[in-house]
Amino acid sequence: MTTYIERFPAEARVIRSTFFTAFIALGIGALFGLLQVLHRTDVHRLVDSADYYHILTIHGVLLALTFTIFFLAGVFTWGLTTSLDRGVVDVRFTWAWYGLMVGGTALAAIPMFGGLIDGIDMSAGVLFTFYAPLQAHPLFYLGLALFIIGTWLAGADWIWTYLAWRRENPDERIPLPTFMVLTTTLFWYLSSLGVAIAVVVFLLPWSLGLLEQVNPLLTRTLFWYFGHPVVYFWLMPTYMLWYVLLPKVAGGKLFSDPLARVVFVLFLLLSTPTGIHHQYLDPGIAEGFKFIAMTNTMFLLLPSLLTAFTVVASVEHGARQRGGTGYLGWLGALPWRDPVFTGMALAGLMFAAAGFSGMVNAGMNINYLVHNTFWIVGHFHLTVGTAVALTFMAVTYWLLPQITGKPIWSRSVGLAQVVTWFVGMTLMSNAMHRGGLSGVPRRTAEPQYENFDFTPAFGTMAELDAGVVIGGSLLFLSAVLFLGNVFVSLTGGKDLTSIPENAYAEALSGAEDGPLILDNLKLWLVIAVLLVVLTYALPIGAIIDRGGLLGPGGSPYPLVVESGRAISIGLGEVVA
Ligand code: HAS
Ligand code: CU
Repeated sequence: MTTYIERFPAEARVIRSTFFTAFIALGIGALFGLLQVLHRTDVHRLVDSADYYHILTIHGVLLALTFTIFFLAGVFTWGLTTSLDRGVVDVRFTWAWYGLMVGGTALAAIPMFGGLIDGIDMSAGVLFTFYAPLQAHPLFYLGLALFIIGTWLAGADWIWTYLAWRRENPDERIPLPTFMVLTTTLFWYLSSLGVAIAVVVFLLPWSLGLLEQVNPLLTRTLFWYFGHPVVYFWLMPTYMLWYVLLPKVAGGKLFSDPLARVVFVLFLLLSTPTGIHHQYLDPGIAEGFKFIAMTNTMFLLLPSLLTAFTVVASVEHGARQRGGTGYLGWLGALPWRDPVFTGMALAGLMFAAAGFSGMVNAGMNINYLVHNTFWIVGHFHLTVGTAVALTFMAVTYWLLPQITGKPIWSRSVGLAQVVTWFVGMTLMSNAMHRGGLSGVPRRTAEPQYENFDFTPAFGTMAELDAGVVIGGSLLFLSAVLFLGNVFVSLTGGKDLTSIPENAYAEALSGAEDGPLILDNLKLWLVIAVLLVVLTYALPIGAIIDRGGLLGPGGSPYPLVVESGRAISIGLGEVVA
């Protein structure tokens, strides 16, 4: 029996640091989330409405970018080294990328918090999507750039370690968790290039006054080119945990290793050429290009549907190993008292609902109903806010002992914590979805309608507000329980004997059952790049052509060709 810390003490130290950084972000982010629900529902206003956007920016950046990415960097390092049974090539390099990510975060945080303090003349109230025309202090963009470079080096570290392993094991199949880390890293490189260009070439020089103006549609498009794949950067480590750890804690085996590989290859191919589904309502991108993005998005549902099948089949296998029987009776045989299992299972369950709201978002015509409404906020609190965040918290109860040698202080508090998150999110996201359908906007400090004749289509405004504020408060309570449990566990002593062996689930159908071509990552990368070029070359070309590289150039509206004449529809003028 070996725990992770015994086998890889040096790597365990880095993973601890990535986790602790993530937890600090989680604590501040959760507090700011509480402020928001209290403010929006008018229950208690601690800050001025003018400061709402600074709070919202800090909440979004710290939770969606900092908490998730620091935690996943630790999870990937764990998965890679565990499955290769080998340490990283040079742990100093591992510390270097961690340091760069921390440095970048700290720089970006200065103007983000500065905006809240009177007398400090810098701010970054640009929300977590930070595209023009909103402008932040240059430190924000500089910090972002360093953070992204840090993640690139992390990817390089994982690839470097894999290549070293490959030299020692020339004929072996890539172990599944490593396969997942590598495919994710490849699409992360491909997609984050877009946001790097937006930040370094346009936004940073613009904030420094070196550029007088930028083309807002171009920076928006470059942002969403990255902004969709980034959601899978958060989701892939979650999927990795559902594939390799959830079956294990359920007492079973992974249903199919080759199917899991197919899923990750599909994510490598399709994550990036879909970003325009965030821009269905942007003027300036022709409908045809939006239609292509929608088609790609619908294909992209497939790997998640395959995941739902594989993961549930694996969990069912576990339940039957534990004596479960019947069509649904096996559900009762699962280890529901284990916070690791229950947290991950509830996260998966919510993701099934999130998948449906995602499908609604992805349909071009229905998107017009929900875009920029509270519905979207409901959607992403189910996805990143539950599927990802709840899985990360649940797995902490398994991983923290592995990387510290200290058992969890209270597993019952852990169980209460994951259930509280689930209940809180059910209340909050339900109200958000219903509010959105009724037209309640997102990103506003003042969604009160006393002076309007406004009755939500679903329930009353008071009911919706109650869902949001009660749900949001439960979420905050859950975060406090989580962080408290972690903190008290850390103050306890080491006890390696009570910690299970560091291992992950075996597969019922192993890698040897899948064709070798699945492991040909170069081939998949080339196809992924081709798909990106096919999807993005024309719309980006058209945006630059019409709006100018540094905009605003000609007409920002899409052109349609009618009886041989090009008409700019927005202005209704005949331009040729
Ligand atoms: Fe999304 C907007 C479409 C998934 C995050 N999304 C957002 C935004 C965020 C976000 C943050 O097409 C807002 C951005 C902003 O600020 O403007 N999204 C989709 C689609 C999917 C999807 C089609 N989104 C995610 C994930 C996210 C995320 C994952 C974060 C992690 N989303 C959109 C669109 C928009 C959008 C449009 C723009 C909307 C607008 O107008 O602005 C799909 O990937 C979803 C596929 C999922 C499924 C579910 C599979 C079910 C599984 C459960 C397995 C069960 C288990 C339980 C494990 C098909 C895998 C087992 C337990 C037992 C007990 C048995
Ligand atoms: Cu998306």
